[in-house]
Amino acid sequence: MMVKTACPLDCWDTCSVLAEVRNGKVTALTGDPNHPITQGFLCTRGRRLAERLYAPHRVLHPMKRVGDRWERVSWAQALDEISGEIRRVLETHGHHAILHAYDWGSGTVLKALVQRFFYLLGGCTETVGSLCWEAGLEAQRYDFGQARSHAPEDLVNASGIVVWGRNLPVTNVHMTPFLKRALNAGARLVVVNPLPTDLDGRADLLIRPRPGTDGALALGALRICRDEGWLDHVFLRDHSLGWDRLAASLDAFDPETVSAITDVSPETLRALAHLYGCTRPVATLLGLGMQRYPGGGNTVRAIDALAAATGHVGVPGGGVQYANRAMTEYIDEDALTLRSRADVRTFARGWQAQEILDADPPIQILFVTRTNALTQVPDAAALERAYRSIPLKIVVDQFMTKTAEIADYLLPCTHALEEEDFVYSTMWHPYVTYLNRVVEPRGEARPDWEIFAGLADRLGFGHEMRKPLDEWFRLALAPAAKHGITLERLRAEGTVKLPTPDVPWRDRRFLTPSGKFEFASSVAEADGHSAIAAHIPRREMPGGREYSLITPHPRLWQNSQHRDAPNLPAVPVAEVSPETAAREGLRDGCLARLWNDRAELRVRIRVKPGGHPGTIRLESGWWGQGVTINHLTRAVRADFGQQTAQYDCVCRVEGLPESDREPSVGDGEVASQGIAGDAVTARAK
Ligand SMILES: Nc1nc2c(c(=O)[nH]1)N[C@H]1C(S)=C(S)[C@@H](COP(=O)(O)OP(=O)(O)OC[C@H]3O[C@@H](n4cnc5c(=O)[nH]c(N)nc54)[C@H](O)[C@@H]3O)O[C@H]1N2
Ligand SMILES: Nc1nc2c(c(=O)[nH]1)N[C@H]1C(S)=C(S)[C@@H](COP(=O)(O)OP(=O)(O)OC[C@H]3O[C@@H](n4cnc5c(=O)[nH]c(N)nc54)[C@H](O)[C@@H]3O)O[C@H]1N2
Ligand code: SF4
Ligand SMILES: [Mo]
Repeated sequence: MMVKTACPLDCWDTCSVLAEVRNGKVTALTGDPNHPITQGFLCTRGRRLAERLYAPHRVLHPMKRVGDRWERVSWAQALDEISGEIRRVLETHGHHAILHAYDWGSGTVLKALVQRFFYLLGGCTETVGSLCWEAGLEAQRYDFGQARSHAPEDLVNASGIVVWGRNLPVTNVHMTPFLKRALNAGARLVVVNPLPTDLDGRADLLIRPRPGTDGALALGALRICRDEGWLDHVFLRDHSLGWDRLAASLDAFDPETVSAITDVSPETLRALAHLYGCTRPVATLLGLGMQRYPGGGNTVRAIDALAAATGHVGVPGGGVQYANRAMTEYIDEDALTLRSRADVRTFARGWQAQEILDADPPIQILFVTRTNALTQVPDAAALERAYRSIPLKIVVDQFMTKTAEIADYLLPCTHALEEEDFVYSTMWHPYVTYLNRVVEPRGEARPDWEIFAGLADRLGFGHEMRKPLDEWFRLALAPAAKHGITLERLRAEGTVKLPTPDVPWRDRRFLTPSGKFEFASSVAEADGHSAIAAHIPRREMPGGREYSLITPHPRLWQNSQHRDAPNLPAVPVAEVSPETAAREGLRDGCLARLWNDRAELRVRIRVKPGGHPGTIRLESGWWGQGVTINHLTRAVRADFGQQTAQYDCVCRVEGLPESDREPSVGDGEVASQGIAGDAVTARAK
C-alpha cells in the first residue's frame, strides 16, 4: 500500500512523500512525482525519516529520572505528577514561572496546540526570536513591508542569478532543477559565499568575502552602479522612498575601502556591480548565513537596496528571495493557539540563559518541545547551567537528546509518519501538503497535542484541547477556504498551492507605511536602527592566528537530528584552507584541537581549497563528544529582531599527536544516554 504524506522538517522544500507500507510497517519512502516543485525525489534527511521511525534507540515510553537513573513510568503516573506540579506552581508563583522552550523540530500545524495548552493556563513564559532567520525577515519588512519569494518556476526568466549565502545544493536541493534550467537557458551565475559550495563549478563569478562583510560588499557595488548611472530611474522616482539619503551615504564605500573590508578585489566588486547594473533581470537567492552576524539585518537591507535600485524588484526573473511570508495570510495558527487571550512573558531563544537566571518570578518548571536547545543555542554551556537551575524539567521528544539528558521527565512523542496533520513552510514555495497517518504509533508514543490534552484533562480544561482533528484543520484553514482551499480539497488533492503572487510587487504596491520600497525606513528608525542600510562590523574579529569559525547546517542530517545517522564520524570534521593548514602545520586527516575562550573541541582536519583562507567550517548540530559545536559560539544578538549572531565567532586551531585517543562512536553513544560524563572536556567558563 502507498500512503501519501509529507516531510515535517524545518526546511526550504516541504516535500510530499510516498510511503510504502507492508504488514503495518514502512518499507520505503520516495518522493511524490506529482508534487510540482519537489518532483519525486527526497534528500537524505527525508529518506532517513523511516530510519528515525524505527531507530532502536527511539524513546517509546514515558521516562522519569530517579536519582541518576532513568525509569520507565506509565503515562498516568507521569501526567498525574506533572499536572500536580503545574497546579502547585500556578498557586505559588503564577503562570510566568512555567517556561515553554520550543522551536521547529517538526513544522506540522497541530503543533500549535501545545502553545494553546500554555495559553489556557493564563499564559506562561515562552521562547521567541530566532536562531535562524529573523534579522533578514525584519530587514525585508522594513524594505518591502514583507519578505516574499517568486514562484520557483519564475527563475527561468532570470538572465542573472546571484546565490548569496545560500547553500542551495545542500539545504534547498529542490531549487537545483530550476537553477539548472535557468543556467541551461543562458543565465549567468554568481555565488557569494566565504566557503566552497557544490555550485561553484557552474559559477561565472565566485565571490569569497571575509565572513560578515557582505553589507559593505553590496553597498560598494551599489556605489559603482550609482556612479556609472546603472540605475532604474523610474523605479527610484515613482516607487521608492529615501534613495537620495542612501545614495549620499555611498561615498564612504569606494572600491578600495570596500576591498579592504571584504577581501574582495575592486575588479570582482566591479563585476558584481556590472551584473546588477547591466544584466536584466537578476534574481537574488538569499540564504540565512550572512545575517547571523552583528550587522546581519543591515546586510540584507544593503542587498535589497542593490537589487531594487538597479531595477530587479517586481519583475519576472528578479526579486530578492529570502522567505515567503505571504503564505501566513492563508493559515490562521492563532485560531489554534488563542495567543491573544494569554498573558505571555517572553525570553529570547538565543540569550534565554541569562533571562532564566534573572527571572522574577523565577522559573519553576521547564517544558521543552521540538528543540534540542542544548546543542542548537549558542553558548550552550551557559544554557545548560540555566536549565539545570530549574527545579522541574520536562522534555517532549522522540530521542534521548542532549537536552533530554538533563530532564526529570522525557515524554515520547510520535513521529510525523504516525500523525495526521498538514504542513507548509514560509521559506520558499507556496504549497501546502496533507499528512496522512502512515502507521500506528510505536510503543506508547503520543502526538504532542495529545500529551498536553492529557495534562489539560487533569487540570480541568481537557475539553478545550480535545476537538475532532477536522475541526482544528478547518479553524487553521479558514482564511485559505475563502480562496477555495478547503480541508476537503486539501485532503483530496494532497498538495495545494496557496494563491501567493508568482512575481511579488509587480504592481509596485509595497506593504511599507509609504506603500513604496523604502531605502530609508521610518519603521527601522522607530525600532532604534539606522533608517538606511549601514555596514556594521563584526565584533569578534579574525586576524593573526584567530580564524572565523562558521558553523553552517550539516550536509547529511537536519540540525542535531542525527542519532540514526550511519557512518557518523567519531569526531567532527573541521575544514581549513591550505593557507591555514600550512601556517598551523596541519595535515589533511590529522587530529586537532579547536578552541576559543569559551570551549575546546577535538576535530579531524580536512584541508579544503577554494574558500576564504581565514575561515574554518564546522557543521553545526554535533553532540557526540558531550561537548557541542555551540559550546564554542557566543550568545550575541544580531542587529534586527531577536536574532542570534552565532557566526560572529573566532577560534584557534592546533594539531594533536596522532597517539591522542580519538573518541570512538561509542563515546557519543554513552554521552547521549546520559550515563557517563563528558568524553572530552568542555572548558566552560
Ligand atoms: N542538509 C540540511 N539542509 C537543511 C538544514 C540542515 O540542517 N541540513 N536545515 C534547514 C534550516 S533549519 C535552515 S534555516 C536552512 C538554512 O539554509 P542555508 O541558509 O542555505 O544554510 P546555512 O547553513 O544556514 O548557511 C548558508 C550559507 O551561508 C554561508 N555564510 C556564512 N557566513 C557568510 C557570510 O558572511 N557571507 C555569505 N555570503 N555567506 C555566508 C555559509 O557558508 C553557508 O553556505 O537549511 C535547511 N536545510
Ligand atoms: N552554531 C549554529 N547553531 C545553530 C545554527 C547554525 O547554523 N549554527 N542554526 C540554527 C537554526 S537555523 C535552527 S532552525 C536551529 C534548530 O534548532 P532545533 O530546532 O533545536 O534543532 P533540531 O536539532 O532539529 O532539534 C529538534 C528536536 O525536535 C525533536 N522533534 C522532532 N519532531 C518532533 C515532534 O513532532 N515533537 C517534538 N516535541 N519534538 C520533535 C527532534 O528529535 C529534535 O531533538 O538551530 C540553530 N543553531
Ligand atoms: S528535509 Fe527538506 S528537502 Fe529533504 S525531504 Fe524533507 S522537505 Fe524535502
Ligand atoms: Mo533554521
